[in-house]
Amino acid sequence: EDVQARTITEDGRIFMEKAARDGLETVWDRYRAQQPQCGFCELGLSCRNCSMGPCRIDPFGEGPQRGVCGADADIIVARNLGRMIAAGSASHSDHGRDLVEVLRKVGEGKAPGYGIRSEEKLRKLASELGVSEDGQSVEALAVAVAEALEEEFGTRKKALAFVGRVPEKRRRIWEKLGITPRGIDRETSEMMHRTHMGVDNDWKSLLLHGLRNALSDGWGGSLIATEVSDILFGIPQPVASEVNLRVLKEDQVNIVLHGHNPIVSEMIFQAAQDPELMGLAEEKGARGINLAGLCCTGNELLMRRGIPMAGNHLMTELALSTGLIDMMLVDYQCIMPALGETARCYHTRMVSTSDKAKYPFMEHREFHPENARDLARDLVREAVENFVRRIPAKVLSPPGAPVKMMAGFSVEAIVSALGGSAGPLIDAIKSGAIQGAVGVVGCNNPKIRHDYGHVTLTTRLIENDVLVVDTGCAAVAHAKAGLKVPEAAEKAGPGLRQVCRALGIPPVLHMGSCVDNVRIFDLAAALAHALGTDISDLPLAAAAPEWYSEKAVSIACYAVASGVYTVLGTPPPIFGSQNIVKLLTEDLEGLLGASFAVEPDPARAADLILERIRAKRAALGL
Ligand code: BF8
Ligand code: SF4
Repeated sequence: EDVQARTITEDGRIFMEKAARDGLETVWDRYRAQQPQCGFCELGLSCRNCSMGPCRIDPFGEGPQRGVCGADADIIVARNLGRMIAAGSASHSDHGRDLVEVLRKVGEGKAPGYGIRSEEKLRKLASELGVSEDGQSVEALAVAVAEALEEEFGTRKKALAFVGRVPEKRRRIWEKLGITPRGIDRETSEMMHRTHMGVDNDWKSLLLHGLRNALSDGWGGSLIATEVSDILFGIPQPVASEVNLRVLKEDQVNIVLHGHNPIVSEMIFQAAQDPELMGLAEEKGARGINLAGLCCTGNELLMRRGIPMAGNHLMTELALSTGLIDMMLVDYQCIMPALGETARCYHTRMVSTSDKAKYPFMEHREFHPENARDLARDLVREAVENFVRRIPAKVLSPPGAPVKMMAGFSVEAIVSALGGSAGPLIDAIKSGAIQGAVGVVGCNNPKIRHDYGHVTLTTRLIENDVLVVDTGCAAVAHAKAGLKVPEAAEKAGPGLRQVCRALGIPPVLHMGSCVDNVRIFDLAAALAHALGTDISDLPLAAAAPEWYSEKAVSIACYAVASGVYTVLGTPPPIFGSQNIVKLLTEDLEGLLGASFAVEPDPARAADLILERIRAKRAALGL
């Protein structure tokens, strides 16, 4: 298969060929080996929830129409989708919980090296959670806020505290449908319960709970992950950086950070500044210690520290094939289990760091708040020592230079770029200079030409004066395509171009990692508040052109439940039930003011979104 057909990126093509020369198997090879993939599973029509099965429903109506228990296509598709949401929500939320644990330990003085970077945000959360600040030291307040956040995960809730950020009209909709999220873990646990054989066998009721489960992620677990990261590591501010495999340096010690949680990577960042370790690197003949990111741990470091990005999800194996990575540290999520074995072809040390995520052919060095600072220093030292073990015959330095980019657009940073309030943004939307705003988010997936979905859709949107905000692997795709520099305003339509020039910002704003999608919804809620309306009334949309992950399913569901029309590129496994397809793509509109669309062609996805934005503007009288 032609490498051109697999990716639009130059570094991707070069290193796909290098990987093949080195005899490596990549995600694309394994994808091809899986063809044809199971048609029942693609349609969502297979079930293995119990041991009377596994069962399959014949989509052509000739074979069995019920599983052994009697479940039909609607029930099976709804249960499967529900479990995808539960897994995605659990992943984001458990990541959030790990940060709460560090916050508590910081307050207790048991997390050397960590601290409170944003007291302002700590106090904001305290007030939202009803934690009194009277006479409390910052440390005591951190413990009290951590305790209150722990309670959000529990069961005795009418509604999550952060539901208070949502416009009144939206809260009413949730109440009416019975989907106001209660405890974060409760909703996931209840989803697992409902989808056990013989519990919830009404597909509509299953899907409604799926929305509640997703909302417990968006306005719960993910939100906590983002806000507590800001407290511990600082609120992102605009920062310049670079992207693609060329950020790996032949003459420096390269340490790559991959995964999602900033707890480990922030300590590595500190250790890499240590003069003694920098001296050691020089002794070994290196010109410095170079950190680079992959996936969302990379995005977290990029947003707050300007650390460059080596690539997104489908580039993780190819990054290893440079032969330039002296150590790769992983935490959890989206780390292909193939990576450890791939790295054995090179000198790269692969290190797993989380007590809940181990991988074949990786060394396990477990980080806890108590030992993180010391362990980070040990690992950076070991990476430096590994520099001399590079195998020259296997090294290929990526030719050319990295692409420049800007990141760090937290809501706080956007508001400050606008001069202190969302007013100028609202004015620009009202005047039509900016037609609307769209979150283009999510993953890469070998089913779609790498980065093609993101870049095609986003280019089309900005040409039509639509501001794009992004997160996750989509953001990295846009950065590689050069869309995240102020000069990219040239590629925007005349209205958006003018706004970007006036503010010195790119037309595509990097808002962070995938848990940071909550920043997008915070901004949407703020705009709705300012206009005295609901999120669903605004000229907004979301898209995940190349999604693969269960987390993305949860995100898409909380987006729609929050009132944002969402277009998916990769088809979700729902097409085995026409009832469910109709509910999700049509009927939800009447219930939630937003629905899903599935459109694999990104150019057509852009048309759907532009049409939506025009309709919303017309309804607002704009
Ligand atoms: O949380 S975009 S491939 S790295 S799941 Fe994974 Fe998807 Fe990338 Fe980040 Ni998000
Ligand atoms: Fe089959 Fe029903 Fe068991 Fe699923 S729950 S495997 S459909 S018997």
